[in-house]
Amino acid sequence: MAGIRWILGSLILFLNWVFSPKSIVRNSVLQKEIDQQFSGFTLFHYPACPFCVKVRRVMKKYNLSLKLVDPRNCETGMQDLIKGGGKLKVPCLRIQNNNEGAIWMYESSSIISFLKSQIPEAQEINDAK
Ligand SMILES: N[C@@H](CCC(=O)N[C@@H](CS)C(=O)NCC(=O)O)C(=O)O
Repeated sequence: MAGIRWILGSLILFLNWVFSPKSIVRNSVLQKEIDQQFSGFTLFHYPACPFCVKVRRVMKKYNLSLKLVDPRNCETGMQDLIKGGGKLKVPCLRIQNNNEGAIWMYESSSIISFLKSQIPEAQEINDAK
């Protein structure tokens, strides 16, 4: 079972690498603003989890540099996720809001919708459809 999971995981990573989306390019001022806007965001993920790959592809496409934590490789990350989010499940997005604490968001499709709602270019692309 572990062998099959390893093969599938490697295949997912390989295909993701081959068909990696092109990143949008922003001018440096705008990119700095976006980096600042997302600086309080952390994505808890496993590298070869297909749901996490879906989220990371959106990050790549929209050039978003969120902090990534693999809870299997980081004991404090795992404790943070279980205590804060309530369960050891990935992907999970932690949105750190200094005034109100953190919001923990599970479900890849919810995370993707939320990320896109924060980026002007994603709305322009949706509007154009
Ligand atoms: N429907 C979820 C599925 C996420 C999921 O199944 N993640 C797996 C890793 S690939 C997991 O963390 N499983 C642990 C669990 O369900 O407790 C999504 O789209 O995010």
